[in-house]
Amino acid sequence: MNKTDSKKTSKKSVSLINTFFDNLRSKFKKYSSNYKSLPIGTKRLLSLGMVLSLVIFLPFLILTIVSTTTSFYNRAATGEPTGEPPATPTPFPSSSPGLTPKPTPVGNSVGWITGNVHLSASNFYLNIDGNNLFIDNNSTLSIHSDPGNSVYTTLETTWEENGVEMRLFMYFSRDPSTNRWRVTEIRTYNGSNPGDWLFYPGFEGTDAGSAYYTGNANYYSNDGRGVVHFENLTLQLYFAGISTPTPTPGITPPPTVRPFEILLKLKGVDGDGANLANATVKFVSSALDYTLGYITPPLPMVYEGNGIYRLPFGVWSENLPAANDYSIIIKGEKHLASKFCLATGQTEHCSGSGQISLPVNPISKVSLDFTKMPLEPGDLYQQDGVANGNDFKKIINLLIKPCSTLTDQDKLVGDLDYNGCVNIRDAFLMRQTLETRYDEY
Ligand SMILES: [Ca+2]
Ligand SMILES: [Ca+2]
Repeated sequence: MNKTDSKKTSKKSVSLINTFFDNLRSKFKKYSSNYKSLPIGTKRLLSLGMVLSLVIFLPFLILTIVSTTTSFYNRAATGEPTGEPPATPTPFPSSSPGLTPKPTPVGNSVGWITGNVHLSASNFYLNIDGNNLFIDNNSTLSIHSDPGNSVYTTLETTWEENGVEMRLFMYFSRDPSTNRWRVTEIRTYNGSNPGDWLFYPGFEGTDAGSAYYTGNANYYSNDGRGVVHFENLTLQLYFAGISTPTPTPGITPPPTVRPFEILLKLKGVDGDGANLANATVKFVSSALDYTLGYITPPLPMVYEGNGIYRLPFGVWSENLPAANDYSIIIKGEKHLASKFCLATGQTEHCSGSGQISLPVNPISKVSLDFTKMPLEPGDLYQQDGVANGNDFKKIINLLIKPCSTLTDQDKLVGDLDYNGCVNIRDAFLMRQTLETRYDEY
């Protein structure tokens, strides 16, 4: 196209635009002159009508938008289906005969600890329609209790199994005249996608605050499709406003779990981005083999607010004897291990034996506050116990990828501040840690 042609084209476009606006102007004039020619009464009525319709319908419109959003969040908070389809619906094995059923698990121990309920078992699984199901991916596990009141509480465990949401809920009631509690009902999801409930009868428990212990227990659903299986099941219940009894001196307490609650912060993470990120906890004491200690499986941390994460868990009391010289080492999924010698308030790294006490009474909750020394990111997946140039390279390799194309594994590797992207801030956090280098294991 030469200069003359382009001039012609632009002149043509200008004249087209002018014609369009001329048409618009003349139409507007026509309508406004029609409006002006109306009697004053009609004009007033029209204006009043417009104002009234705005006043009446605007709040309705706002209310509709707000209530839709609120109900979505409420449903999301209670775990009810939000109407959003799962991102990748996966068929469940029972309807896919091609998949191999899982073997019956052995030693799939669980410690589900909330403010109201401590449940532990040396083995746990669900069997529904002949398929064994159990929690084989701790990163999807969520444990929660309805704090309820002096006569009611719940234990609500949710996890993902073969890409399908699974739930096991237990409902508890306490008889105020005897202080004894019972399980009024157990429910599980049935493994379909979306899940539907199976119902199981409850059973008698014991005094609130005392440990209920049973060897192997099978609970069968009312329709016979499901079995909940526990081995060495221990349950302790704490109801709102009910004080717990102290154990009788000289009497060995029954097998139980020591309940723990650790508060943590992650360097570079201010919000809830790291919710359900994993950390392992290592206990070291003269009461254990000093070099080996006791290490938990990866445990999910729960966001509390103000950049603080809570790690609730239980450990069989026989694995952690009472002593006053424990030190505790926390290692996050992309962090260097940090050693803590004080139960609360530690601000700097420590060495030597610790001063953390685990009490003789194994059912007293051990609360530890490690928030004054945030965990440092740097030993990235797959971890080798050192933060070095190899970890830095992993981030550099991911810097070129736009957020939207990052896989879950990419984020596990390189998203140090848990904001969903791998960018210069993650590289900066990594650079800071490189001065520390080694795990404190
Ligand atoms: Ca490393
Ligand atoms: Ca990031």
